[in-house]
Amino acid sequence: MLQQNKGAVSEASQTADDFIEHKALLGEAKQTAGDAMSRRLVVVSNRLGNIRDLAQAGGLAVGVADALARRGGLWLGASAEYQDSAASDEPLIHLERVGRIETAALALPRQEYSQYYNGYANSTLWPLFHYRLDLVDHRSEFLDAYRQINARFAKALAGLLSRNDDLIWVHDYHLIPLGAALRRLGLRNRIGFFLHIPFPPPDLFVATPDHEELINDLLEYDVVGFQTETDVANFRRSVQTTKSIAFDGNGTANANGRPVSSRCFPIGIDVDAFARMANEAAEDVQIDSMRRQILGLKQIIGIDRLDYSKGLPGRMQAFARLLERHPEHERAATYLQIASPTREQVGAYAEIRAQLEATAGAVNGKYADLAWTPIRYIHRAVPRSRLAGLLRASQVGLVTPLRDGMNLVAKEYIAAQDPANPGVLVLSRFAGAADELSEALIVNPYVVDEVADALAKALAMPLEERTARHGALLDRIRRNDAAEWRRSFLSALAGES
Ligand code: ADQ
Repeated sequence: MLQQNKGAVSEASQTADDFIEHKALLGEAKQTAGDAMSRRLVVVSNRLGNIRDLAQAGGLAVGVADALARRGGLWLGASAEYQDSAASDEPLIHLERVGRIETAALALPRQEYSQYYNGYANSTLWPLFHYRLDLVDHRSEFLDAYRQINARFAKALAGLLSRNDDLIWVHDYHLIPLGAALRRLGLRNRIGFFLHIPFPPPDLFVATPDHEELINDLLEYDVVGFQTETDVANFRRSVQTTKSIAFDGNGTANANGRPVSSRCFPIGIDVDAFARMANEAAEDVQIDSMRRQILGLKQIIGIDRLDYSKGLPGRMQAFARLLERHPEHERAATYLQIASPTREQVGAYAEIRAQLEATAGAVNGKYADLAWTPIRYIHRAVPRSRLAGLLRASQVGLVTPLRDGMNLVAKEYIAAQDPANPGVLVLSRFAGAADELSEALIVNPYVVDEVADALAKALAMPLEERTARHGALLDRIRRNDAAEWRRSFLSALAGES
C-alpha cells in the first residue's frame, strides 16, 4: 500500500516542514556523542535490502540489517513502484515493519529516476569512480535529475525523523548530495556517508565538471567512510586540490566551520553464516561436484554482476592462455562463470555482454570436445545458497576486477572453503580486498600471462600450502567481518572514535 507521507504512521507523521518547525521550537539541540547503541539508526540507500530473507541478501543488507534489528531503526530506499505522474510533490512512501526494523520505500517519478540511476549514477559516476574516463557520459539532464532525486530523498527522510539524535547513515554514490540537502532542510543530526566503490585520484576526479559540487556535498557529512586507505588518500587529495582544505593526522578537516572526519572502514561478510550455507549445498550442486571428482576435473569459479569493472573478458582470455601455456590442464580444468544481468538499460553493459559471449564462444569453439566444455557461462542471477555451495566445490576462486571498491565474492570464497582441503583464491591487485588478503595469489588483471600462470600455480598447489594460506585469510576475514565494519562506522558516526 502506498500512502502519502503525512500521517502514514504515528512515529512518522511529520512532514519536512513540520520537522523544521519542531526543531526551531526546541532550539539547536546540543549534539553529544552519547552511546552509539542507544541512538536510533536511520539507514538510507538507493534500494532497500531484503530484510525478510537475509540469507538471500548480500553486502550492504547483511552489513546494516543486524544493526537495525538490534537497536531498532528505519531504512529508507527507492520503491520498486514509480510515482504516478499526476501525483502531488509530497513524498509518497510505503512503510512496513519487520520486527524492530521499519522500512520506508519512496516512490519516485519514472523518467527522473532513470536519469538519476541509469544516467548520473551509472553512466557518469560509476565509470568515473572506476577510473574509466572513456565511458563517462556527461549530460546536464542527468545531473539535474540526480540533484532532484536526492532532494526528494531528503524531504522524505526529514518527514520520517522523530528525534534530532537519530544517527543517519547514507550509502553509496547514488546519494552523495543527500547530506547537504538534509542540512539545507535544517537538520543538525550526525550524518555519515559510506562509499562502497573506489574514490579516484584527483587527476581523474577533476575530469568531471561537477567535481567541486561533489566535494562540497561530501564535506557536509560528519563522517565520510571508504573501503581502503588508497580511497581515503584520493579523497583527501581531491579536497586539497579543489578546496585547499587539509586533513589533520586524525583524518579530520575543518570545513564550513564543522569537523569532517574521513576514514577507511573495509566492509566484510558474516563468515559463519556464509560457511554454513556453503556446507549445506543443494543436491544438484553436490552431484555436479561428484561428477567432476570422478572425471578428475578441477573447477575454477568466477561470480560477478556482469559489469565492465569486473574484468570478465580478460578473465576468459586468461583461462584460454592457461590451456595454451599449460596444456596439461586441457580436459583437467573447467571454468564456471556466473555473471548476473545488471543495469541493462545502460549502453556500456550491452557491449560487455556481447563481448563476453563472443569470448566464451571462441574459447569453447577452439577447445571443447564431446566430453569437456572448458567454459561454462551462466548469465542469470543464482540464489546465494547455491552460490555458496558452488564456491565450496571449486578448487580455484578467480576474482580479477580491473577496479573494485572491495569485492565481497573474494571473502565469500574464503569463507566457503573446507578448512581441511581448501581451494586457492586468485585475486586482482586492483580489488580493495587485495589490501587485506595478501595470502591470495595476487595478480595484475591487465597481464593475461600473469593470470594464466597464477591459475596454473593454484591448480597445482600442494595441500600444506593451501591450508596455510587459507588459515591466514580466514583469520583476516573474521577480524574484518560485517559486524566489525558496522561497529567501527557507527562508533565514528556517534563521535566515539
Ligand atoms: P558489487 O559490485 O555488487 O558491490 P561484490 O562485492 O563482489 O560487488 O558483490 C556483492 C554481492 O553480490 C556479493 O555478496 C555476491 O555474492 C553477490 N553477487 C555477485 N554476483 C552475483 C551473481 N551473479 N548472482 C548472485 N549474487 C551475486 C559493491 C562494490 C564492491 C563492494 C560491495 C560492498 O562494487 O566493491 O565490495 O559493493 O561494499
